[in-house]
Amino acid sequence: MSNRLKVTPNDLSAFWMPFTANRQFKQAPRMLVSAKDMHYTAADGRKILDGTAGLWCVNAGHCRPKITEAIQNQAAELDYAPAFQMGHPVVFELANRLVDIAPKGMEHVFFTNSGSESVDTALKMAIAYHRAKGDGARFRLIGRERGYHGVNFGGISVGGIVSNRKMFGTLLTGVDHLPHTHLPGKNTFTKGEPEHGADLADELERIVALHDASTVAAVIVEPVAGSTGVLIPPKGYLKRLREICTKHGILLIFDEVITGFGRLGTPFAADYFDVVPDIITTAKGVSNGVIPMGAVFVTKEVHDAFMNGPEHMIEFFHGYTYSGNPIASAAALATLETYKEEGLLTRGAELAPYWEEALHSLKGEPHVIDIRNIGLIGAIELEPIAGAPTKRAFQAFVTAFERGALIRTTGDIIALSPPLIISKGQINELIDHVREVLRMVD
Ligand code: PXG
Repeated sequence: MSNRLKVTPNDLSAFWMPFTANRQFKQAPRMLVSAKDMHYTAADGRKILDGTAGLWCVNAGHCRPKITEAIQNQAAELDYAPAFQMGHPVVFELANRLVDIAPKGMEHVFFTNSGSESVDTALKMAIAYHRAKGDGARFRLIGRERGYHGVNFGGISVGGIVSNRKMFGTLLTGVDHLPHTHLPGKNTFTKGEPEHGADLADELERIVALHDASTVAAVIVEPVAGSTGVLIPPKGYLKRLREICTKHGILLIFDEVITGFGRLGTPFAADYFDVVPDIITTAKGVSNGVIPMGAVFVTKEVHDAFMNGPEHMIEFFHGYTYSGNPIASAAALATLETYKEEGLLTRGAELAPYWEEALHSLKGEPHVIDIRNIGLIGAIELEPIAGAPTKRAFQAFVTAFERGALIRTTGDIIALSPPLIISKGQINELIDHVREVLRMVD
């Protein structure tokens, strides 16, 4: 295409980069200029194998023709339509197609533009749901230590990553936290779901007893905690959480921003663990990360609680200018078609045993103190350098990039989550990169 935008920035100062060591980055920038399927191309022309699906979002791989074309066509046909009190056909179609693949019981979809917005939407829905049912005393929200639910105030309040919370004041009141489920020593080098720790769900009973069930609106957890470094729920843990929530009339929210759309080898984590929550938050994979979009799934029960007032009244005073934006909706529809045509929502299940073996072959390499995996997610935890936490993993990340592989690090943990189109050969290649990198770093 002749009018393709080509930029070669030589002044990097204006852009304040998110979740980045800005000064360090700008001294030695890592720039990506194009992408195709499993690879990025760096500014110097090197091909980089994508071991992280961008940021856990490009599940169908990069620059897929159907998605690109849908975006181009939609942009030329209907660029924007007001999201409030107006509609356009694409978003209604998309909602139906999403409900088709959602776990049984999820019957309605509310659109947002990101995972953070999906989370705050879900938290507001939960509190408003109880109030709509005449139970306005249920306002408390329960998250979990080490949880990541995006960066908006609701999300960081229920979240449990200290560095994401400590700078930002009082946050939401009426929030409590479950303990995280990481039990090093007991579950080290577990393949798949760990044996120990289901009883940690019983901590919910203690928290509920402390505040009284009549004040608790919802519990929110990531079925598999991603950002904190991949913590896989112990066997039976999520079922137990579901039971306790049901017993006390508390809504259970699964934050599936990472696990949604095939990451575990099932369409959603709710399918994988056979646990149906009341609300599911998603983003990322819903539009293959190509155009910002989030989607919050709710049960009929949650939705219908809002539908009792006068019909001319707005039922839920919430929404975004870009909720269900036509171009994002078209991108998401094409994404779902691509997933369907290539069986990507379940492909992870076929690859998972191979992935697991490849990943665990890193046991015994330098610095490795734990390896965890589920579906097409993997984590390699490194021994931190004494007095300099995160440094070793960051060095691994930079070295991998220089060698031609994109990996993600959080703390001293390497997290891997490749596009779901990855081949066995590319799994070997990715793991070999990591092996070499582990042998190279201090
Ligand atoms: N919930 C969960 C479970 C997430 O993983 C969000 C909410 C927020 O989504 P947005 O679209 O607002 O960023 C996320 C995002 C990483 C990484 O490398 C993870 C996320 C984002 C960026 C990096 O672990 N998860």
